[in-house]
Amino acid sequence: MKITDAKVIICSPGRNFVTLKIYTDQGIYGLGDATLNGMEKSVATYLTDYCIPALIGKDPRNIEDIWHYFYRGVYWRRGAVSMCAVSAIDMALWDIKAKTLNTPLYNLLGGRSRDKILVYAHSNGANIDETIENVGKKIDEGYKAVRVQCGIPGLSDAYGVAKEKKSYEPAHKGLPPEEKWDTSLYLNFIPGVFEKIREVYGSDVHLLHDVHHRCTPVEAARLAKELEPFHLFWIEDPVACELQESLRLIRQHSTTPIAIGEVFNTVYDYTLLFTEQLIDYIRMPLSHGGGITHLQKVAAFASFYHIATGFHGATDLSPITLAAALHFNTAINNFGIQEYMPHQKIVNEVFKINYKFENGFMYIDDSPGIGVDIDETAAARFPYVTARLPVNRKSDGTMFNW
Ligand code: KDG
Ligand code: MG
Repeated sequence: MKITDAKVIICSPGRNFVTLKIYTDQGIYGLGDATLNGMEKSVATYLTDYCIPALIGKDPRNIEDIWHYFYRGVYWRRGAVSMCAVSAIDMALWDIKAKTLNTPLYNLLGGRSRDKILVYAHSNGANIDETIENVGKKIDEGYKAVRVQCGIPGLSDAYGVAKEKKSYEPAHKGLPPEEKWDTSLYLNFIPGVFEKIREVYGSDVHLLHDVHHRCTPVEAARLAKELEPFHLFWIEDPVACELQESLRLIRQHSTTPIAIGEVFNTVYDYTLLFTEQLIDYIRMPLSHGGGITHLQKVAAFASFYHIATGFHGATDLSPITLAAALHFNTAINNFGIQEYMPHQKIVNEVFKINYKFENGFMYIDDSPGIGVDIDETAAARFPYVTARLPVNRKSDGTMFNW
């Protein structure tokens, strides 16, 4: 079997997606998601100019070797752009292999470990009353787990809060918008939000919260400790985690579970976090963390330390990543939860999906491969739109983490 061609499809049905399509001499093709929010064209160029010419002629069945060709074989390895490209290649190759064997992807990853995948919804509000009301709506829709973000009094911007009652999408057309941030206002306010939500909805619903890298280690330790009575499923990205050791401080002060890694892209971002058991959930998604081949190893490594998966699943990951993640989550033992932020309906004009949400869980069907297809004629109707993620400044103007 040989790879005969490959191409990159960029489209924007409501938001940008980059898709890699790999063709073989047996008429079977595979799809991989290469979307990196706000940096789409960098990955597309890397794939088109550097990776695709080297892919042609290779045997797509040799996934492990091809993975190492584009990781180990590349002198300037790692980093978000190149790992996103490696991930897309890897996903497309697994798609080809599973289609060739006429079986759903999860069968190649160990078969079924569960029937359904627990997911968490996003909920947010401009103020505490709106937030409480919106959490109730998600519970009514059947969700068993809800991520809660809330506007902060005195702050014009808070991470994860939709403006003008639209659904939350952080990327904006044109240059990056500048947001304003004040950690002490945030820290003083957020524990009270969770206290109120527990009062209103009781203790059964799983509650999650994304700090989005905005605390120092000692601030994060305070937050995790103050949230402890409300038994969160996790706090996410409490600190900007270039310094893995900073997690020790949070751990020493609190039993609130910690999820980290949506901006990570290799196992080397996790080694200390695993071996010292400093976190509870892995966020690194298949589309940024080296695809199925690498995440299998990362998840296996994590499993020895009782750490589970909780993959990133925002709308900037395409339906291909979501479907691949559902296969992966179906197969592995140490699955924890999957983020689920439904794509706008218009996305389904381009991507034909094979999963559904029902009563708090997601289900993937048994179509061969990853099971998602792309309609290229429809994709051509939605050309790329330049859109960038915001930057963030403290209220005195100092540049900060977004
Ligand atoms: O592109 C950035 C988003 O994917 C990110 O802000 C979403 O933090 C996020 C989450 O947890 O879904
Ligand atoms: Mg996040």
